[in-house]
Amino acid sequence: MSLPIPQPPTIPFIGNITAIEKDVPLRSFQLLAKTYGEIYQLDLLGRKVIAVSSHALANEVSNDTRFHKRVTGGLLEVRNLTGDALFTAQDDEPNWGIAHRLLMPAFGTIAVKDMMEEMRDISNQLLLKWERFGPDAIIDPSEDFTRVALDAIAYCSMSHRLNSFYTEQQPEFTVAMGDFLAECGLRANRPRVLQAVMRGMTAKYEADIKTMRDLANQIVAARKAHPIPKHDLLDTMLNARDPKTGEAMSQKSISENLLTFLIAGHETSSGMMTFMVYFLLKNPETMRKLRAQVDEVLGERPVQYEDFAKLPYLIAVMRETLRLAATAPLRSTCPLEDTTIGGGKYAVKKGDTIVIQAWDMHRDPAVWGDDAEEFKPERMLDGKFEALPPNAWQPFGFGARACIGRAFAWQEVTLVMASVVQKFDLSLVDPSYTLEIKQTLTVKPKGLRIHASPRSAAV
Ligand code: MNH
Repeated sequence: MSLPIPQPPTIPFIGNITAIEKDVPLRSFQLLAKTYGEIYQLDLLGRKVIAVSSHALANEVSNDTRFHKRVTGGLLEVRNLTGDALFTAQDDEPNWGIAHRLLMPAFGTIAVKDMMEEMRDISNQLLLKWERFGPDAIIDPSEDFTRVALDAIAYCSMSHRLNSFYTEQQPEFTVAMGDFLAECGLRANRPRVLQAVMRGMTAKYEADIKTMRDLANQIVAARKAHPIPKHDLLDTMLNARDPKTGEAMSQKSISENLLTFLIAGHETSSGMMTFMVYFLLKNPETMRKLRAQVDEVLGERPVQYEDFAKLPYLIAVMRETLRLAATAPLRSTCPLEDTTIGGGKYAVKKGDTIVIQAWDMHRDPAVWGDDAEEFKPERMLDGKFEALPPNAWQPFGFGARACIGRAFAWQEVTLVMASVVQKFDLSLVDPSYTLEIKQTLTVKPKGLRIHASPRSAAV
């Protein structure tokens, strides 16, 4: 006999929608898990959602033979821009397979290693900016890391310079994308009748989609008109054929995947770097140890690919950052057949949406102990990290639908953060700042402001 899955009291027609706050939905999911435990169920405007937050349950549903990715909620709205491209394809859509087979090797560690100097070009723009602005400037790290991440993915994947560092405001494209993603999250939890009357919002949403599509189409058209002798991701998409079906990617699919890289490739990485700065500033002893290792390995020379393996403490800090701040904090899966989870305790049906709360699973005391809430990179050092239970650390998702940009993000963050720590003394503008979160599709620190003071010896 299975147990009923706990559910908060519902309101007719709207179910549990009032249990999810608009500003930071993640906060509501966390609160619900605290109240109802490792599994609970919601009715979101007629949409049944089961949420799991313990490692045991998350691990059980991380199994490609019994469950597969479900595109729902905010992600379903993102399809208005990216259709069946990699990130937003439902699991059975054939274009996912074509793009996946073509692009997996192009995003592999070896291919990404070849992007090192292009990444450095972008990273240097950040370093130069902070150097030239000097110690008194008030820096919004989230904005500058967004510039780095977006420019890096655009430059490395399609040889297109967004030049975000050369504009006072964020470029039009960046603003359109930010507004679009925030609105996708809101639309997902907005009753249809309400959506229908919000004409102004809809017009702005459609204008943002057009701004982004125009840029993608323009980049593709420019490349076709002026081919360059370079094997970047855009070249792969234009010219390679799927080894399985022999098919080429369609025009539409190429453009939607380009936009997917830009979306999936910048918010998560920039959020990660911003959280990392926050954790380092709140944990001076960690910063001291990290600085010592960076100085010892690099001295005053620029970091090289070969150095990454000599910076295990930096890697541990990155892993611990993504544990406590999984910038993609929720993902959805769904059972392939009616089944039970939790050792027969809970019945779930074929097609049900199961939300995995990576944010909370990463704090499960059963895995991380009583100090789970504390930032301790030591627990992520090589050896300990490999000995973690399966799927205990899952910031990049799971299985066939896991993050394709992981190697890219890892190299980018290692390069940028090693250089930042090497070159600057960072400090909080407001030493009493405590973490607040801004959520769109992903999460990042809100209102964090820092000073970056060039270290005289290293600059
Ligand atoms: Mn990324 C999928 C997290 C960087 C492109 N990414 C995912 C998923 C998570 C994730 C979680 C799975 C989502 C789901 O199950 O619904 N991604 C991250 C994090 C970082 C990141 C935490 C950085 C830190 N991602 C990047 C970068 C790119 C990228 C950089 C660059 C192109 N991610 C993707 C794509 C997918 C994805 C594309 C979809 C893969 C698929 O479904 O085939």
